[in-house]
Amino acid sequence: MPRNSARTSTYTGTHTGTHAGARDEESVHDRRRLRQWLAGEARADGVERRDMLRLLAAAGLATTATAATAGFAPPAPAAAGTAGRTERAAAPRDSSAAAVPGIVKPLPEAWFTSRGTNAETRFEALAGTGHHTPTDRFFVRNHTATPVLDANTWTLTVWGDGLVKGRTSEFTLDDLKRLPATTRSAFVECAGNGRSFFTTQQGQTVSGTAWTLGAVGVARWRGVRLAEVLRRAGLSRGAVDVLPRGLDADYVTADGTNLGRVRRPLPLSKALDDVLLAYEMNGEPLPPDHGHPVRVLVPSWVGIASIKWVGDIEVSAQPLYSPWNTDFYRLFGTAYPEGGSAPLTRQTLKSAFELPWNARLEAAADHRLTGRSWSGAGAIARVDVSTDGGVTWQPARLHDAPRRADWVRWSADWRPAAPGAYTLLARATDTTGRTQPQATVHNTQGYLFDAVVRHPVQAV
Ligand SMILES: Nc1nc2c(c(=O)[nH]1)N[C@H]1C(S)=C(S)[C@@H](COP(=O)(O)O)O[C@H]1N2
Ligand SMILES: [Mo]
Repeated sequence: MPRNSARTSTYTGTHTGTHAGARDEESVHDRRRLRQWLAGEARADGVERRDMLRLLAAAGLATTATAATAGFAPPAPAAAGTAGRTERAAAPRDSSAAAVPGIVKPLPEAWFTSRGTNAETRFEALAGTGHHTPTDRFFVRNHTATPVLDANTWTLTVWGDGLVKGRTSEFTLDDLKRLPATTRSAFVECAGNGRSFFTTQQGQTVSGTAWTLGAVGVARWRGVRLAEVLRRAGLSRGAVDVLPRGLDADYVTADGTNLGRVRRPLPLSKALDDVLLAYEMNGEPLPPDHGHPVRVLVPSWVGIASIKWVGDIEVSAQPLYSPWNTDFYRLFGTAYPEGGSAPLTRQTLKSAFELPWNARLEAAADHRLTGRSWSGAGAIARVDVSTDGGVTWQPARLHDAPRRADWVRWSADWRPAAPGAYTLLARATDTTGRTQPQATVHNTQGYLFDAVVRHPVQAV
């Protein structure tokens, strides 16, 4: 496939012309944010000034030394809800479990691969499970460690100059549960899911956790719409950005820089659309590792938007920056503007087989290959499977009604004619017409891998 067609399938944001509406919206929003920062009207807490200048240059916004050197002091510490934090998670006791410091739930080797402070779901562990990822097999992505919070003393503080008269509201968990509840199915997927294939399939260097395809899970989430909570907190006409922040520890980078609590601004338009404050996952209270007692759930968007252990939400009349929409979660690289793309929003398109890497399958026997496909842009329209490295393709049968922000299970039958090595491929197409390309355009942090993954198996 020509490089160009792969390129148009990635989320570049700041380029114009070829992108879906929502992405352009964030790109426009981002340019407005940047212009306002330049004019001294936007806040960038914990973001270096040189990073802001780089973003401005990337967006093609003129930077005069005087305007850009004005400098803005970070505001006084927020009235963050600190109640309820207790101790760090203990190490897993079970010796058959992957050792991941900071994760509370058991991580049996059969279900998880440990990656630093994170645990990746093995896709083969989903074979025969239902539509939703069982909570005990759901991947965990922690910047630091799971805080074990007490739901009885937890409160959510909603504050900021985007609220009527700058008024601050506090909600207990019971307060949230008294508001109208919404239940929906949605995936949470790390922006870096599939990152290792930039290296193993494309020979490229990228930074970050070397996930295969298991940094994704689908759950049934129940909670209250963020819009409902913001309305009760008293949104003012001037509100533009919403910044949820986690109660986990400050994130300190490898080089020792303290970036503060995990937090990432959302444009108000998304916050009012389909975002939930979720307190249940698959019919149970959220477990500690997934945000107990309450997490933000931002359907279709990169996982970092879905802040766990939310303690406060700033509603701002000024555009906001955090390291998680400046240095991180933009696309950097030779195919992108010098300061990176617009902040990432929607997830991309992927497929995975529910098989181990190098699975051994009996030759000259009938097999039903199963897997899942998902897209952040729309529902899955079709999936094609190849068992000969991409020479021939057959349509897979879809076993779920296609829905936005969700995956479909699929299957395809295969009888390996003879023993030997085979490469399985699954290629999804979503309702916006996007199909997984053969290669993903490189970005230095390895986000949004969407190319067809070549899955090796052995017929024996
Ligand atoms: N407070 C907080 N929220 C967070 C994170 C975190 O480290 N701290 N990690 C984010 C990232 S990068 C991802 S991919 C998802 C992972 O959600 P999960 O651990 O429930 O699978 O949570 C997001 N929310
Ligand atoms: Mo992530």
